[in-house]
Amino acid sequence: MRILEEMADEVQKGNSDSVEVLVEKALSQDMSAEEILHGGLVEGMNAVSEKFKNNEIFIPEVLISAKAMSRGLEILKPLLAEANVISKGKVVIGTVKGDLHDIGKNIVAMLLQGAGFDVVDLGADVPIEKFVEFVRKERADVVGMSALLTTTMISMKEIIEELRNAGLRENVKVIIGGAPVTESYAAQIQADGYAPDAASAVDLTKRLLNQ
Ligand code: B1M
Repeated sequence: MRILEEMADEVQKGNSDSVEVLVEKALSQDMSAEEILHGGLVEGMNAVSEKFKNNEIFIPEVLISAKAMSRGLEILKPLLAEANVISKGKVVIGTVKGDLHDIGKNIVAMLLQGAGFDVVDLGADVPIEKFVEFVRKERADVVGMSALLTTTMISMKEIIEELRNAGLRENVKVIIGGAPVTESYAAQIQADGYAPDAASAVDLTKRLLNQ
């Protein structure tokens, strides 16, 4: 449908105002919020995600597109909540204790949101207990941890241990990422997966939740 293609295009260009106008216009044409979300906003962010993965665009463009998508999402949110279609699953995400690097984590969170997941972003420098508390409170399907320092990535292991101690580990998938983190580290600490970049984190999340 023409209007959705246009919307996806404007998300890619990062034009928040145009996205807002197109979302309103689509709603006035009786399109459902779900149709607009997936056919327009998510479609646009998926294209951004692919381009980012292929180094065709860079962080500033991703952030601008994510902002445009969020503007559209804000309009749709109440309608989606009503229809109970907003979430493909709930992801609790944060940068681990002692680590203030949040740019990569923010991109991962935005792309996950763009892909239709309900994302609870705990921010940066997140204490171990807070991860555990929010996995329980939010009944998270996935918990995502980011670390950029070799000195902080070790707390990922402790978070997994604490999830196990709290009896929550069986019910939540753990994904990790950040510059010093590797596939073999993920295996070593028994995380469910590692992603080298934000687009791969979305693919990994979908795979772990069988989507
Ligand atoms: Co700092 N810093 N920094 N820093 N910083 C690094 C990480 C460093 C590699 C620079 C260097 O020395 N070459 C080095 C770490 C060395 C190490 O431990 N191996 C370092 C250091 C040492 C420090 C300080 C200790 C410096 C000091 O004070 N002496 C200090 C620590 C502060 C703290 O955290 N307690 C510090 C501070 C800072 C700033 C505050 C100034 C700033 C952060 C601002 C912010 O985030 N709001 C900063 C920055 C910007 C960097 C560099 C330059 C860039 C990081 C970044 O944002 N990259 C960084 C050097 C570098 O990485 N080349 C560096 C862009 C971002 C999109 O990539 O975060 O890797 P990234 O995220 C990617 C993937 O990793 C992946 O997807 C993202 C998108 O593709 N990913 C995930 C990330 N999280 C994921 C989670 C997932 C899946 C994928 O699943 C959940």
